[in-house]
Amino acid sequence: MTASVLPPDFEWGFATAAYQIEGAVNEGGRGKCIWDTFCHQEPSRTKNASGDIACDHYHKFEEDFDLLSKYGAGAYRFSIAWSRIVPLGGRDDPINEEGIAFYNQLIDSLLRRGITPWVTLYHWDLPQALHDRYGGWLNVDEVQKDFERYARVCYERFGDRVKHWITLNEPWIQAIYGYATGGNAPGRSSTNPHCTEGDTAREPWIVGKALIMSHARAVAAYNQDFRAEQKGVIGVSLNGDYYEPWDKNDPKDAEAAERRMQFHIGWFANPIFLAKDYPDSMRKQLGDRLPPFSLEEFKTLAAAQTDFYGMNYYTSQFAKHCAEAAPETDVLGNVEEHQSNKQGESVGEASGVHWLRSCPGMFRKHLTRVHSLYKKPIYITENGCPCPGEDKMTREESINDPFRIQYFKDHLDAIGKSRQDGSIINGYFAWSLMDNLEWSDGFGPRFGVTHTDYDTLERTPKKSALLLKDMIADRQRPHASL
Ligand code: GBH
Repeated sequence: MTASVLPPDFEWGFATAAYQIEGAVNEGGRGKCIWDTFCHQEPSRTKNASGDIACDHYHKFEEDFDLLSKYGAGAYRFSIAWSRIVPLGGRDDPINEEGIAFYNQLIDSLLRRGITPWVTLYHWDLPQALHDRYGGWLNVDEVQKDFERYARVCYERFGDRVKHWITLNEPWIQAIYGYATGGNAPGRSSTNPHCTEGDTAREPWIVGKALIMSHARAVAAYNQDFRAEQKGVIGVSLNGDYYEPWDKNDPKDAEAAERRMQFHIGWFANPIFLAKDYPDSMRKQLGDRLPPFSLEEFKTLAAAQTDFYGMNYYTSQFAKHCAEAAPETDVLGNVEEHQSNKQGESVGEASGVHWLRSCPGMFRKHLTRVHSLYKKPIYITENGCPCPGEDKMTREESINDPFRIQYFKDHLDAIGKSRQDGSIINGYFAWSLMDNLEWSDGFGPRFGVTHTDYDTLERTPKKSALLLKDMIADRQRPHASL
């Protein structure tokens, strides 16, 4: 099928995040981040795991980049730890030259190998000092200034070589898991019995605004002072599943599915990509708990032209409307989420984590919907899965990963089909280069294309790592028979 062929310049590679792989938390002048604190709470909120050592990528990055070369990656997405660059986080706080030197080494090593660096500025690791100083993401006015300064330092120091920037990874997860359910750092919630502080009805929406304005200011700064000379591009990575109605004959479920996606994606994409207010459905349900944008802020949003939509996609679900009005603590848009529909049909094949089923058909619909709504080139900045039972497997078992291979194939196929629908999709990053700290799930779920032995820190390529190149190369060749 010629139409699902990927262009020769289709960007592809693997993704990681600083706290999940680096370790060396007390080295190189690094300041603490909110995950250092969260991982050491008692009783443990992260299955007794922490990023103290993680994959020790801080010391092993050359070995990891050897793997990237071996796998044929053209690009690599990683995140910079804010607290390695500015240990105390703030705009008047000192810059840590050792941290700058560390990321310079990473960037230069990638470039020597012919691998394009894609840099995420924020993957959930807020400097702890900012949380302590003024409440971190809860302080909309302060945090956006500090994030802008941090972003500027990164452009100044790395922007001669880094041409692809992602401001934030999954602001939805930061706001909801950090401040509504309390499952992620800084672990605030008024509904979770493990949490002593928080206000689920209000805090996530304040944090959302802080994240949106921080993104906008970082983009505006790039546009004003760096773009002309550095000629890079800048985007944001949003998560969000695709939803179909639980009962396809019930218009209320169809509305619920759309509303659920607005709460997931429109919350951020409306202001960021359309310089528009939050979705109507959110305003309607949340009222003035959703902090408004001032005229001045709308101007900042409009000035912050964002080049691409980074999409983190793993799975899809069915949405069922709720009969009652939403409680104040609802964050989903007053829907029930299901993995089977009314007929009992499953949304997709089960993976190695309960929340992830393989749904490539809905991925195609998702891509096409997102492209038609926000009209930006899409890069898949994360996609991947653990194989069923992989958390209990030996290394020898885990490196034979047919489920992951099929998942990649099916999702690449969906990309081809959505391109056929007219979507512009220019790249794909598999999550993840290696098994790593899966946040509150600790070292259980293995999303890597490389097996990590957490005792010896030995890396072993899984079959999927070596086959991904062929899967993409095959799609880049028009089929002779057609
Ligand atoms: C991404 O988050 C992250 O960007 C990445 O760092 C992470 O390693 C990767 O995905 C794999 O998870 O157990 O029912 O509470 C994806 C968002 C957040 C989706 C946690 C699943 C758990 C649902 N994920 N969530 S549940």
